[in-house]
Amino acid sequence: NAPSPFIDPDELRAQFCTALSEMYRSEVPLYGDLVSLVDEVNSEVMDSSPELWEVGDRVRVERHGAIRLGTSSELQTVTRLFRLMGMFPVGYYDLSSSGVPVHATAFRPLSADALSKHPFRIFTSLLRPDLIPDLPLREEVIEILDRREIFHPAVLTILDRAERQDGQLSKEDGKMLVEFGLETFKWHERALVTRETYVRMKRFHPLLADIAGFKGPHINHLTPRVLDIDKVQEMMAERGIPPKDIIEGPPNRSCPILLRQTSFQALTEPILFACASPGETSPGSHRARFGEIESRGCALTKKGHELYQSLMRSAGQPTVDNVKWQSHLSSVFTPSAFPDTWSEIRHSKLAYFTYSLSSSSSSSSSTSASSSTPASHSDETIEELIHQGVVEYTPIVYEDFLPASAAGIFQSNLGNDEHHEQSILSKSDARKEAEARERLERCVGGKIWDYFQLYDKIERDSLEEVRRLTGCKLV
Ligand code: OOG
Ligand code: NI
Repeated sequence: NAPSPFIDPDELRAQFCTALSEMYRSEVPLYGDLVSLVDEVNSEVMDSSPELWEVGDRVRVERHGAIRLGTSSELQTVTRLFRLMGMFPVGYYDLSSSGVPVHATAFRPLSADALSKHPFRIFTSLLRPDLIPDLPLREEVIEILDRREIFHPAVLTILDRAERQDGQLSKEDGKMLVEFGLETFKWHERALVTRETYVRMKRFHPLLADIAGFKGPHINHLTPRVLDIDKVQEMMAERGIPPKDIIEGPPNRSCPILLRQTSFQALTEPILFACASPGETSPGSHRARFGEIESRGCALTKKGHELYQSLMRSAGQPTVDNVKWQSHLSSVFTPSAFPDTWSEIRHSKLAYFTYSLSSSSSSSSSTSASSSTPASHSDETIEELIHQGVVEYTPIVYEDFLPASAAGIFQSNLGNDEHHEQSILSKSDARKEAEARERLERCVGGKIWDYFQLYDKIERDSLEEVRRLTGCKLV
């Protein structure tokens, strides 16, 4: 029974997330301030409401990050890198409809077990050069991106080696992968392009300058999970961390749903442009990196998502005053419009849940005669066992993103005050969109996981387990 010489992907993901967080904290001190504030508020909430369903060990380490890639080949390699860390592409996010020239997926763990160990995720966007209408600019961007190499050679060597070993990675290689993998996501003060090129790219869209203007896909934000986002939004300003105007997503509720997010505005950072004569630089500035926080509620079924979206549509466009916007949202998301008890939410099939033997019934089972053996409940349905308190249910946390919120986050951090050539973006037709999705799918190995199916599987597996333990009927 010798200890495994290989590193566990869940462990590697945890190490990578910690290293990335440390790097970003040193690069963007305001992110460190935000994390301290979040830790304070989370500790208070956990102390005062230990019964909160969404509180668990994972909350302390929970993060998501975001990167923006330039080419298919970059995305292919990133897919291989994240796979070794137990992160797989889930969900397709088309941002072109919101005037942002990228599409995206999120790399994250798939199973309930891996998620509970460390739920790190990376929202990964890929530039769509086909949406740049200015053909000479498009060609130039493609050429610039094809010339850059965003990975340290050691990363490529380790990826090859691991794949020859069926994805197994020695502890030594794991350590190097974290160290050299980080290089890809660090900040480069020196731009890859001249001021003139940068300005032309930015005129089409600031995101283009951020993606193609630099040596690599610097991590642009890292987001801790907070248990009281309304409180942190208020406290940010007091702590000198200027917040974005409004909190994206649904309002505060007794039964939180999906995802609520807010951020601090992107920093204006000094950079150095390349010049015509090699070695010379010229000073400038760039806005891209920011900090974000989020609070996660339960995962909704398709039916629940549709209801959420229709209520958001009827709420209309956000005002700039967050307090007013939140109270307006609450007046739209009334308990009769969207139920606000877990029991009603479950009965209306709006969200996903896991089922288990309740702690009282499983602790008594070893001693009492009425222990839950497969035969003991074979005449009963699961609903009856829930009613008797033998079985309990817990909402499943939403692990994914919301396209409309993502678009809001992109825009609020790219200088939405400026005019961009967005008209072309809305002209793309359905066939073009389907082709774009297929292109992205091919880059990530042929399959993008459907998050509804993943939640559904977690729910069904838990039901099967309850049936195995009690013998109850599932209908
Ligand atoms: C990604 C924006 C999406 C979120 O939390 O919705 C995102 C980006 O700005 O690159 O991270
Ligand atoms: Ni984000």
